[in-house]
Amino acid sequence: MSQSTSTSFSADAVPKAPEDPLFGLMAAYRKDTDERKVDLGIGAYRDDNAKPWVLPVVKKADDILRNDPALNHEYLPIAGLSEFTSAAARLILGADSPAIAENRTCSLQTVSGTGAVHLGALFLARFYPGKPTVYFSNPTWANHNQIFSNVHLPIATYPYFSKSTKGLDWEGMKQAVTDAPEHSIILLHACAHNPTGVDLTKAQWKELASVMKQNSHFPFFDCAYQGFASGDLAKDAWALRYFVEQGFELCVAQSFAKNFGLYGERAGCFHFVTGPGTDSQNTITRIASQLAILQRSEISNPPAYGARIASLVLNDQALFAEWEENLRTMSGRIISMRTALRGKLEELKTPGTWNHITDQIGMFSFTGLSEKQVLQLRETAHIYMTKNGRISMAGLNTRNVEYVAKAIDKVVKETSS
Ligand code: PLA
Repeated sequence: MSQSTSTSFSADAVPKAPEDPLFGLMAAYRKDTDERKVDLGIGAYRDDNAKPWVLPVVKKADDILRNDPALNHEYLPIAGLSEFTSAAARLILGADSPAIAENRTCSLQTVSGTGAVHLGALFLARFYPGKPTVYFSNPTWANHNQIFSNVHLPIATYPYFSKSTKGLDWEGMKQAVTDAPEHSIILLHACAHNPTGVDLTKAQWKELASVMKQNSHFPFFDCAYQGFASGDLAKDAWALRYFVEQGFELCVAQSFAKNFGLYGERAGCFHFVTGPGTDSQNTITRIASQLAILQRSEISNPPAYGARIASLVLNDQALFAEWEENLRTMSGRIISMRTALRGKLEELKTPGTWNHITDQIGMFSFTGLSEKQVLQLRETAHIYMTKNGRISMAGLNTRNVEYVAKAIDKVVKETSS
């Protein structure tokens, strides 16, 4: 039978794209009817019953919002809710940041962290003279590649993870950043690196800042896990604040998905910090005006609900303190699962070393499991993780950690013998 077609979009023009690996994994997990199934895929916090956790402080803020007779559904301004964006800037830069005091920052509310990375990428693609290359860690969050490619910025990588030590390839990273052409954009994970769980030490951050200064590189911080790495908001923002103190011009993509558990509400913020100088206020005014135009054409104005919740908490001392407590609950449970998983694997004498599980921090652990082992775990034990061997630590709990350790042990023993 001859095929008739009435489309301008042939398969040559629009080839079928593969499913997003992470959201595909989530869908496969949902379909799996085996009661032993374990979701270690997407980086979303789960409680000890493997259930999504609405932070108690978020519930409180939600009640306040719902009962506010003045609440309406009008558009937010283009740059978003100002009490949210200013509190978000204080949270990440520090309330006593010289950049805030000198009025050389601007902040726009975005569609969560992804929207913030995108807005920054779009701005740099449009306005950074010379279209520099963006350098990502190898590996990085997979979406970085897509977002920066979409705006046609050239992309490259710097070494980051050492397969042999399962830690940082510091010499490789430093060399690549030194060798990158001047004025390159260096994308950095502010804390709790995704997917490796490996962060720089303070001494390494300082050395990196010095190399980047010498080469006039532009730091682009992606901060999706503030409060998740250590449970301490200031500690997790230390590196970024150090760069600001050193007088860098830089930008930050800030997500509230994980630290507030507001995943689907898409609360985030993009901050641009220009360097100190007599003209810095004029500079930031110009930059903010162009960012507003980009924002208007992309999303017009950001979604209100999540930002309202976060804003209530960030701007109220008592709620803020409660939020910090909630953060410690999440990071504490994750840390205890690291200890438990490592302990069980060592108990089982699983071939290899497992200290990296407790050395790594944040939402993820980069286990070192091969793609073959990952697929086998999924097929035989219904344990879901990304193909690169990343596990979301929050998917583990006191009920399933032994099951997962035994399954990993079995797969590693079978494939290494
Ligand atoms: N930046 C990094 C480094 C991230 O890991 C993520 C989310 C984001 C930004 C964006 O988050 P947001 O848009 O939801 O604020 N990474 C997740 C989910 C948790 C994802 O891939 O979208 C992950 O599992 O890697």
